[in-house]
Order: sequence, then C-alpha cells, then structure tokens
Amino acid sequence: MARKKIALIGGGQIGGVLAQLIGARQLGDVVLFDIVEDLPQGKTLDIAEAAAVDNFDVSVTGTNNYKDIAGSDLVIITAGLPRKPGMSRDDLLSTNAKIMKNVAENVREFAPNAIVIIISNPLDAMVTLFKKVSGFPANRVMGQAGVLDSSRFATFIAWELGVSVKDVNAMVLGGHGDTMVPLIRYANVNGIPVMEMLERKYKDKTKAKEVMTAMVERTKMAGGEVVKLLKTGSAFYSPASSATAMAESILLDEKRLLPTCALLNGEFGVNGYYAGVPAVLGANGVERVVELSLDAEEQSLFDNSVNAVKKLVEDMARLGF
Ligand code: A3D
Repeated sequence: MARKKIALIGGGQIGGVLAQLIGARQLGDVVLFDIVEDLPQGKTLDIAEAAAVDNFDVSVTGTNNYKDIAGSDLVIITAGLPRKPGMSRDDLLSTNAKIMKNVAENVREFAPNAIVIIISNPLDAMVTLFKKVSGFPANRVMGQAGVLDSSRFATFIAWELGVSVKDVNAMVLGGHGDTMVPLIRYANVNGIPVMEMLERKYKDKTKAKEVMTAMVERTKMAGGEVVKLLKTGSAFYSPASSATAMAESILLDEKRLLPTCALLNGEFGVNGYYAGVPAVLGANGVERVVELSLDAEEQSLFDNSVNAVKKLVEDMARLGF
C-alpha cells in the first residue's frame, strides 16, 4: 500500500508540532506549507534530522509552493492569526477569513480529493467558509475543536478527582467559543458518573455542583487561560495532538467516535450549520454524526451555542465572505 500523504497548511506553532507528531507516528509523508519563505523548509529540516533518533522514515518536507501538496489524502489547515491576550476568537474573523478563502481555493485546485481538517479560528466560521469556497462534500470538511475542549475538561476532572486522565471520558459539544457545552451528565471515570464521585468526595450535593460548575467554566475559558500566560500566541501542543488523533482515525480507518465540528443536516435540531457533535471518523472522513439525548437544559445550552455560530456566519457574510 502506498504511503498516505498529509499536507499541513500553515507552518506556525501548531503546524510545526503537527509535522513532528505525524512524522514520528509515521502516519504518512508530510508536506508543510507556509507563505513565509524558508520557514516550513527550516522546521521540516529540523524534524527530519530527528528521524534517526526517533526512528521514523516517512518524509517531512517544507514548501512555499502549493503544487507540492498535489495528491494529498489529508489536509490540515492552521493558516491564520492566533489570539493575543484580551482578544476573543471572533476578533480574528476578517483577517482569517481572507486567509482561509485563499487557502480553500488552492486546496480545491491542488488537492481536490483530500479530506480536510481545519483548526484556524474562529473555528466554526472558518470551516463553513472552507466548505463554501471548496465545494467539497460535507464528509470531507470538518473542524478540530471538540477533541481539545474535551481533553481540557477531562484534565480538570482528573486533577479534581485524583485519578488518571486515561480513565476519564468527557465530551464538549457546540461551537468553539465561550458558549461551548461541556456535558456534565455524560462525564464519567470508567463508567462511574463524575457527579456521583464528586458527591461522595464532598458529601454535599451543593458543593459538588459548585466544583463541577467551576470546572465547566474553566474548560470554556481554557484557551484564553493559555493565551494570557503565553502572551504572544495561543495553545499549540494540545491543538496539534487533538488534530493528530482525528487524522489517525481517518488515515487508519479507526472509526473513533470523536467530538468533531461537522455539518449538521437536521441532527440535534440544526440544519445547514457546522457545530461540535459526536462523529465517527474513518477513511471517508465524517462517516456519521451520532445523536444522543439531551435534556432540556443541555439542549438549550447547545441551541445557544449554535446561535453564536449562526451570528458568526452572518457577520462573515456581511464582510463579503
Ligand atoms: P501561528 O504560529 O501564527 O501560525 C500561523 C501560520 O499561518 C503562520 O506561520 C503564517 O505565516 C501562516 N499563514 C498566514 N497566512 C497564510 C496563508 N495565506 N497561507 C498559508 N499560511 C499562512 O498560529 P498557530 O499555529 O498558533 O495557530 C493557528 C490558528 O489556529 C490560529 O487561527 C489559532 O487561533 C487557531 N487555534 C485553534 C484552536 C482550536 O482548537 C480550534 C486552538 C488553538 C489555536
């Protein structure tokens, strides 16, 4: 079987870690593209020179020419500005929409059969724009946000309960903004509901609820927490790991059920908008969206989050995209 080819569009902080992770896991040959001259060539030379130590032999190369992404099976897009302290993701809309339109036109021309994972912010709007410009089918256009948001939620739960994060299952749905919806009722440690463990720990239902609310709020603001500490950009290790998990599920046809920014076609009561939902990722990209029952409060939080996505898409249309 021929090796898979993975193009990474954007050779900044996340793009660099992606190239390293995907190369080291030998998921396929990696081509890192950026508009900045020499940057992707320099990063990939550095990564390739670690191959002898890390024992991988896929090729990892850099380019400023879109022709080099031809024949890619998978494209992961991080092109665009990240946040600085005090900025919301939505503040990036006009700058990154311009970049995404250009990227989508080039991916459409040079890698027309690729499955595409978008990471650039504001995520839900950028995925919507890529889909519109590329004309690719919905199963081949998705966004990464939920895997990271869920991983953040799981981390806070593990720290609070003093258990390995490997045993925590937690999922965050909705748009990738401050209205995202960490699902409390479904969060569990190897099947044991997190709320039950908190109630036993504190022997007090009100206190347990307060602790959970604090973890939910920290999850929603977790991106901003990192931006505030880094001062010059946003999180990059964890977003790259999260997209790599999605890439792996697609390239190896694992059919993992991962929270994914996917186009909804009536699921969860939403039609024609992208939002974070559980989806099965395999060789055909988003193979299906998996519905689950939400109670009235969860549904209303989800609807609120989707409304924020709708507003963002309207703002983008007003800007001419
Ligand atoms: P950064 O290190 O600035 O890298 C972005 C790269 O994009 C730079 O190297 C630019 O040169 C490049 N670029 C700019 N314009 C173009 C273009 N037209 N074509 C190709 N490349 C271009 O940022 P980063 O890697 O830290 O973040 C990248 C994006 O991911 C930002 O929009 C972040 O806000 C976003 N992000 C998303 C998440 C999610 O979970 C969704 C998490 C963290 C960051």
